[in-house]
Amino acid sequence: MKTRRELLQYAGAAFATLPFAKAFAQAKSSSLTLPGPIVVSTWNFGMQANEAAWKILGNGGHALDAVISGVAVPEADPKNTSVGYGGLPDRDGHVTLDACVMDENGNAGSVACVENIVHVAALARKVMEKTPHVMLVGEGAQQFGLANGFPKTNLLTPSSEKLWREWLKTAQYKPIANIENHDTIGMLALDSAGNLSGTCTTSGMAYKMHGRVGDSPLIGAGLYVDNEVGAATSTGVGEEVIKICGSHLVIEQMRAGRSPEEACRIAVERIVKKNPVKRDDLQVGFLALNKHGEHGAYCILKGFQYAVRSNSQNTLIDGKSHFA
Ligand code: SD4
Repeated sequence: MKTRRELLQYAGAAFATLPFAKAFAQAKSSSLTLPGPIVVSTWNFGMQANEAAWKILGNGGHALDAVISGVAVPEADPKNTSVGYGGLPDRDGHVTLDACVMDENGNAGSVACVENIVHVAALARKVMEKTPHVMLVGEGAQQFGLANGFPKTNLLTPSSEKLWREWLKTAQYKPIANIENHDTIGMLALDSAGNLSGTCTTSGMAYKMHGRVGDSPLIGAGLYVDNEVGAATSTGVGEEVIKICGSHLVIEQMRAGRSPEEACRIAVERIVKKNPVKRDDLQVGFLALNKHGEHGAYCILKGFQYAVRSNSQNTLIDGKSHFA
């Protein structure tokens, strides 16, 4: 019988020399504890969403089921004006939603510019599981959702409509990342089987041009999951994230050995290099979780927080920022 210390040394050696998948298989067969389960998500409303995800994850459930169930909370919350039902509309008064998912096998699904469907992360999962495609947009995505039993819902709540009508009085068309009104939810989970999944769901920039799609539904921009390495997601001005393939960049930095926070910092700095002057309207935050269950974040402007839930943590963490 090995002592605990011997087992830990053995695990350390295994991780140092083997690809992760093999190391996990060996750790499993030697009955070592795996790093999961853990779930992380963007912004302070991630706390509530994590709680819903934890009901699945904490009971040995699948990471993908957990993240879809977690983000369903802000998607259905009329008070959350940047995700799902109650999201602020585009400049023409349409609430259009974007979402994507990725699982541990590298499968991906995505929907963009969808109207009248609340749970677009679940819809993106349906695209992944039931179609030969990765992405459906607009009318086609809505039709697919309705045909698959998603209820038709008017997403524009009276209070969001009121805010839009107020905005119409000045109607500045410039998209602004409203860093005080929490944005987009990205959620990443590692389950007790050692598998990663993630999702990202949003109503996008308030008062955007009709048809505008941000980073959130784009695989590699708003989300990326690689089961050998980790998972990453983003929030903020989607245009800047798209231009650097943000979440994929974070994954590749982790693959090269960087910690989640370091990897997020490198992605943020790539954006800052193109936009060196501090601007109140340019916020981007990245959040990452690696295969060991380590997490970290980095953002351009102060104020980005993320929520963590595991067996030992249930907390909100301030992401480090480029500008103080
Ligand atoms: C977008 N990244 O549509 C999303 C929304 C967001 O701060 O996070 N805004 O660009």
